[in-house]
Amino acid sequence: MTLLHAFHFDAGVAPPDLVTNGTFDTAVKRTGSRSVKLYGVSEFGVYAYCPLATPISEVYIQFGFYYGPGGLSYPQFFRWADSAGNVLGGLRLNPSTLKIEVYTGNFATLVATGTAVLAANTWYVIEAHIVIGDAGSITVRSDLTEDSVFIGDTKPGAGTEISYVTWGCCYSAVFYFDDIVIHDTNGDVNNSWPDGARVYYMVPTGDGATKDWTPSTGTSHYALVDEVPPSATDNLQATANDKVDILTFPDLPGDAQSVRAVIPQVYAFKGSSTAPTRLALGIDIAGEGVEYSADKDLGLAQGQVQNLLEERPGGGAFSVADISGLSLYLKSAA
Ligand SMILES: [Ca+2]
Ligand SMILES: [Ca+2]
Repeated sequence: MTLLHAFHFDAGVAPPDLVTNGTFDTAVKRTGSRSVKLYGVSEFGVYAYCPLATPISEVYIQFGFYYGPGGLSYPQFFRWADSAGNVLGGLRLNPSTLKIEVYTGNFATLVATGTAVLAANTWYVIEAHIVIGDAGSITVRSDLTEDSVFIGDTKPGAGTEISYVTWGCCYSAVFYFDDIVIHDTNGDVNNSWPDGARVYYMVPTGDGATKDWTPSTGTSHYALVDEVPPSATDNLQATANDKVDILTFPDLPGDAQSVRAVIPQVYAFKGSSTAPTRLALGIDIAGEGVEYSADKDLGLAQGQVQNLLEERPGGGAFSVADISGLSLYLKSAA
C-alpha cells in the first residue's frame, strides 16, 4: 500500500484515522461539501492530527490550505513528529511576507523560505516531501510548483521516523484544510507527489439487485444510509451471516480526469457479541464481479470501517468510467 490516508471531511464527522477538535465547515471547502476548520487561541490547541498507519522516514503529504482574514501572530499551520511526540519540523506562514517558511525541530531552526505569496481567502494545494535523516531533505510545493527545497539535517533529535502529522491554527486567523492525501514511497502507484488530487465523497443514490438486509422503515434501502452526517436513526440491519445488500452510486463529476483510489466507507456497529459481528465491503465495477474485503470487525458503538483500494478488482488502475456505475456490496459475517 502506498496511499496511507485520505481525508475529505465531507461526512461531517471525524474519520477513524484522524483526531480533531476543530469543526467541519460547509461554507469554505476545496472539494465536496466540507473542510476542517481550525480556529482557536493557543498554539496547536485546536488541531487535526493523523497517527500514520506506519511510522516512516520518507513521506509525501498534500493538503488544501486556506486562511481567512485576521492576524497571523502565530502562523504555524503544519508539523510532523516522532513516536514520542517530539516535533521534527514544521511549516509556518511568514506574517509579513506571506511566504511559507520551513523549520526543523519544534519551529527551532528556519531552513528554507518559499517563493509563492499566499493570499487570504484563497485555496492553495500545499505538498511536502519529507525525508528524515542527518542527510535528509524537505521539499515544499505550492499549487504543484516547487516552493522551497532544504537538503540537510532534518533529524533534530533521536527520532528517525514520522509517526504523527498535525495541522493547527493560529491565534486570530482561521485556517481551513481539505483534500489531505498521504503517500509513502512503496509500491507502483501513489508513491510520489499527490499532485493536487481531490478527495471526492459520494453517498449512495439507489438500491442494487440484492436487498437481504432489513430496513428500519420503508422499502428503499439506500435512503436509510445516505445522511450526511451519518445517522443511525434509520438504518439497515443484517439479522444473520452472509446477508448481502447492494447500493449504487452516482457518476463522478464531469471534470474528473483519473482515479487514484477508491475507499468504501461505512458507519456501522454490532448489536452484541452474537454473530453477525463483522462486515465485508465489496465493490463491483459495471458488473465485472464483486470483490470483497476481509471481514472487518465492528464495535459496539457506531464507527467507521473502510477498505482502501488502489487497484480495481483483478488489478490495474481504476478509470473514471469504472467509477460510473459502481456498486457497493455489504455482506454480514461472523
Ligand atoms: Ca472536502
Ligand atoms: Ca440512517
